[in-house]
Amino acid sequence: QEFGFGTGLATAPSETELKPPPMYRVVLMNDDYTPMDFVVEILMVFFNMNDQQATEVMLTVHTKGKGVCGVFSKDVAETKALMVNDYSRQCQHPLLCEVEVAE
Ligand code: NFA
Repeated sequence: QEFGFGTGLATAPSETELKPPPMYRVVLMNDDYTPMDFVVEILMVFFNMNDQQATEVMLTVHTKGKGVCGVFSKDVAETKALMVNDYSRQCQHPLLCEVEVAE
């Protein structure tokens, strides 16, 4: 049994081979009521984006229905989504953050 994440050779991974843990996307969902400025604030505060990056992601969510805020380990992704949803509810906005496994 080999330990680590594989040999780097082009072989099919066996059932017992260790795989790196899956990563998780935090996605923001569009809605009709949350102000654009609030979404930009969320992206800057919780996802460390600058004004320009935050505006781009907000507009992607607004026009396409959803958008990726970042990709993290399971714990970090779930904590960030909870914090965004709690803060949005505290501010009485319906903004919703979800977590998706990134294959
Ligand atoms: N669609 C919202 C509006 O028109 C803005 C928004 C963007 C909401 C991104 C949620 C996510 N006020």
